[in-house]
Amino acid sequence: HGEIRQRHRRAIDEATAEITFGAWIDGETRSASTGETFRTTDPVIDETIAEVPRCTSEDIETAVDAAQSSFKGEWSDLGVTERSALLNEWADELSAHRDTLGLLESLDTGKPLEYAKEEIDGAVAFLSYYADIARSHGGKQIPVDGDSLVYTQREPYGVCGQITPWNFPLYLLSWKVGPALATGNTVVIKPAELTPLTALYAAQLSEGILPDGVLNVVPGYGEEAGAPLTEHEDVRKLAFTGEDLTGETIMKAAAANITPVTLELGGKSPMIVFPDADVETAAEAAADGIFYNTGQACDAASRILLHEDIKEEFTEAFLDHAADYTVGDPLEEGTMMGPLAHQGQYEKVTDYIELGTEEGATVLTGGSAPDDPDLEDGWFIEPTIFDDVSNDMRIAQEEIFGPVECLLTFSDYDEAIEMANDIEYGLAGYVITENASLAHQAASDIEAGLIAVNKYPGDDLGVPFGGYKRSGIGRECAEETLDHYTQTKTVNMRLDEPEL
Ligand code: TXE
Repeated sequence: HGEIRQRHRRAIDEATAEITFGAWIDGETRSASTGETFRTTDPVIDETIAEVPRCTSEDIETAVDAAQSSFKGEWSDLGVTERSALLNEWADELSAHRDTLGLLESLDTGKPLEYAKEEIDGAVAFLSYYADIARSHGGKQIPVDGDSLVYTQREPYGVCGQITPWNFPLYLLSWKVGPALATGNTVVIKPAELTPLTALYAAQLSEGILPDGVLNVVPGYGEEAGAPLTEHEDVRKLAFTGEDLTGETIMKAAAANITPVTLELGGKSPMIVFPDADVETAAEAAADGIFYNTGQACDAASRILLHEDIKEEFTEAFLDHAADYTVGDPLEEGTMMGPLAHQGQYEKVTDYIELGTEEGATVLTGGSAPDDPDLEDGWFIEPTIFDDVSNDMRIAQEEIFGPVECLLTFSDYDEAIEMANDIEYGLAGYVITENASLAHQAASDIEAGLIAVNKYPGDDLGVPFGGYKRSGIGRECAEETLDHYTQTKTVNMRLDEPEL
């Protein structure tokens, strides 16, 4: 018990010793204009990691001005080759500081250290990917009747406002900052108030690489710093990842300035396990699909639809995987699941567990904090599986965002698809079967932006990620993302007869 606390205090000292966590505006570290700060805490021991500037609209104003000046000046004057090289150089710098970034991420979110480091690698890979592909992203020539030459060119919007959540802080930052900068925009980003540290440190690591004002990171609360960013008339493009209701608010703010938005919102993604499925494949994908990152993933497979013939065998294998999903100190090797990222999320998840029981579902395993005195100061919750869930229950319809699985049963294909689609979200769908034709049929029938067959997850470099229905607008991670960060200019030119 005391040992974990000591280990975390040492790690906090080690990770933060050399860093002043300021806002990063116009190429320098700054305090909030009000001088106020807020705390970010370690969810394992519930102690402060660092104090961070509590920025407000005044700081957003300064950051947007800086981003606007660099867009109109130095950044746009650079050619695509140089921009791409600088972005790659910044990515290399992040990679060189992988250990510190990984440790900060693990402390701030509660995710296992090894996974946090892998996410830093992922963020680096995404930045490089965009730096590379943006070099060949352009317009096209369009055939028309008559003597005209018509072509399009893709131009950056200008200042992009970006708002990120706390579940994959630096990784999701790279999904947004990468395509924005690679295509010649400049950025003001507001990281989640719960986990701002890696964004702030990553921005400092751009010093001497990215020209001043190209990348600005302004920490603060949603309403105080996020809202003014979304309402700013000089912000020409918005991108957001978070809750669907916040997405609605942001879309409304964007509407006032006719600003284009991409939104990556929540999900309640189904995993359909057909009767011919390989049970081990299914159980492993299901466990990763709901316990990875303590279930705090927008593409979590949070409803498992089981064919009645495979239900018993699957449930047994899945319970084994749940039991093997080691819950513990994220800094300890071998830990697969840390605590929930903060107290509010812990309360949300435990409320849903209570609700599930009230609604008549049965807890097969978990349902409470682990019985381990070493973990009692953190926001830990055991892997939890509900059986006897029907699709109209709130636990089956709403995003819990925790390690809580719902098992549902079907008896024929149409019933499975109907249940899969009877939901307001449409981020991902998972299909487990050995029958390729059935997999393709189900992939085509499920209403979701991403289908993964016999695996979890389905995201990767270059693979479009985004939702149908209330799960969002637009696609990240892929080539088409560059279209979201550029606007089309058409050039239509009369060609005269040569008079020579
Ligand atoms: O989300 P918010 P929260 C879901 C998940 C979770 C729930 C609540 O179910 O339990 O959302 O999480 C900023 N204008 N997801 O409260 O509020 C905020 O400061 C501008 C799914 O953290 O959406 C933060 O930076 N910005 C999701 C960001 O929005 C505002 C990941 C996300 O916070 C704002 C996270 C406003 N008015 C949560 N209000 C996913 N898709 O993966 C808040 N923010």
